[in-house]
This record gives sequence, C-alpha cells and structure tokens, in this order.
Amino acid sequence: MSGPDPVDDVVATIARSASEIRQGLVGRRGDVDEENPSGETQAEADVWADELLEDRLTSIDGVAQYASEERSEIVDCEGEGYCVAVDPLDGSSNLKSNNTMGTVFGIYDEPLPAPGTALVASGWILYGPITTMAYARDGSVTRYELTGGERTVVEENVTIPADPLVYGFGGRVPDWPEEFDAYAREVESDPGHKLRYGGAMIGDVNQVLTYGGIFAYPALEGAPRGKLRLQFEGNPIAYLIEAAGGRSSDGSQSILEVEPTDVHQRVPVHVGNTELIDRLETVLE
Ligand code: FDP
Repeated sequence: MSGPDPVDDVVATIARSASEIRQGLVGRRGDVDEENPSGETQAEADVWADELLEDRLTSIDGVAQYASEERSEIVDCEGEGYCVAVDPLDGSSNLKSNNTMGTVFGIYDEPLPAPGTALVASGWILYGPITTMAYARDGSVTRYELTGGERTVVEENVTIPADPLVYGFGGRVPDWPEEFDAYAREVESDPGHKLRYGGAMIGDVNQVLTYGGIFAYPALEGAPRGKLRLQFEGNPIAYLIEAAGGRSSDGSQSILEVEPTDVHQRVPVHVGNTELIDRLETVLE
C-alpha cells in the first residue's frame, strides 16, 4: 500500500499557512535592515513568512530540500524526496500601500536548482479581497478559496479564456529593449485589450488566468535576465499557465526549458495566451 503523498502534504500545509501569513502581515509592514540574495530590501513580513514556511515544510516526510527567495542557501532535509522552492511573499513592496500580494511555490522532483520540466506541481496564493489559491498538477489547474484552515474548490480544469483581455508589463518603459517596446505598442493598440498592472507578479498573472491576456517582466537594457527568479517565480507560474492551456517564454523558448545554473538566477518572463506569446517570440527573434 502506498503511503501519504508528500506533494499533497506540501500543498495542504501551504494552503493552511496562508491564512496565518495573511493575518501576520498586520504589524509586520516595516523593512528589516537586510537584503535578500537578489539585493532587494527585505520586509519584516518576508523574513517571517519564510521562517514559518521553512519550519513547516522541512518537517514533512518526503521533502528533501527547501529553498526560498529570501535566503541564500538551500535547506537540505534528512532523507530523499521532493524539493520545494517558495517565494513566501511575492510583491512585498505592495505591503506599504496595502495592495495585492501572493505566495508562490514549485514542487520539483530533482535537486535545486532544477529545470521547470522537473516540476510535479506548482501554485500560488493570492492575498486579495479574499484569499484564493490556483494549483496545477498533472496538467490540470484548480482554483480554491481559502478561509481559516479550510480549502474550498471554486473551479476545476481552469483554462485561460480564449479571447485575451488584459496586459501588464513590468520594468521602466525607457529600459525596455526596442523590440519589446514595439511588441507592447502592438498589444496596447488592440481595442480589445486593457492595461492591468498592480506591481505584484502574482496579482497580475492571476488577472491573465482569469480574463486572458499577457503578463511580462521582460529583459531590460542593463538587465538582460529581467528581474524575476527562475526557481521561485518563472518556473512555477509557467507550469501553471501552460497547464491552463497558455504559453510561457523567456523570449525564445518555454521558461520550463531554461537551463538552471543558480538557485537565484533571473529569467525574462512572458506568460499568457498562446497566440500572444507566439507573436512575442516572432517580434523578439
Ligand atoms: P517585489 O519586488 O515587490 O517583491 O518578485 C518581485 C516583484 O515584486 C514582482 O512581484 C513584481 O511583478 C515586480 O517585482 C515589480 O517590479 P517593479 O517594481 O520593477 O515593477
């Protein structure tokens, strides 16, 4: 007889912790005097959510590694199993203004840093007016509402709507390479498209999953790898968006195909409806 599934345990633990993380944001909106491994100022809540998740996820049987955007070293657990990469609080600069944030996770069956093709599941929690979770496993996406410790299915087999509606692109416009700028102008000139950009990747990507469209944090002049992190952000959202029938790209290939070299490496991120990503790759070629 097979035992409990560690992937289910990891997801249940993250879902249960979400309500606590949300409540714990109150009183933790200040910065600590530290930078994360990517050189960004850490909020008190970043450090706290990371420690909470590390403590809980590393005690699950069948979890071999825990890595997070907020710590430089990978935590090795005793025994073999899955490797969990987490962005404990995505978009934490939105804390100050009290706007949307999220928690992102990827569950890999290879040691980190691992390629996106080694993901067995991924998902995100969105701290919006209510707390929701989008979760991908075995090529299918489920949406949940989270209340207290409870997880309620809202929709199964979620797919990106066929008619793209929203777009949101990160980075300063003057820093966009010429080709990306041309592509952005093309997207925004379509009368069927609306701008939606909130400054937290997960909020913006969740709009794309809900309404169809495209989110990108592209390569920038002076930052050819963009801003977002492959293990904690690029791969998990690419896995989910592809499971929902969309596409991901680093500019020339699926993000899931990008070779991992470092746990904190960055990657240009473009995700959304297939035709929009196909067109992007043509323009960036
Ligand atoms: P943040 O720095 O607030 O954590 O992952 C980093 C991230 O937010 C994304 O959530 C967001 O899309 C992006 O950075 C925003 O960056 P810009 O401020 O450069 O737009």
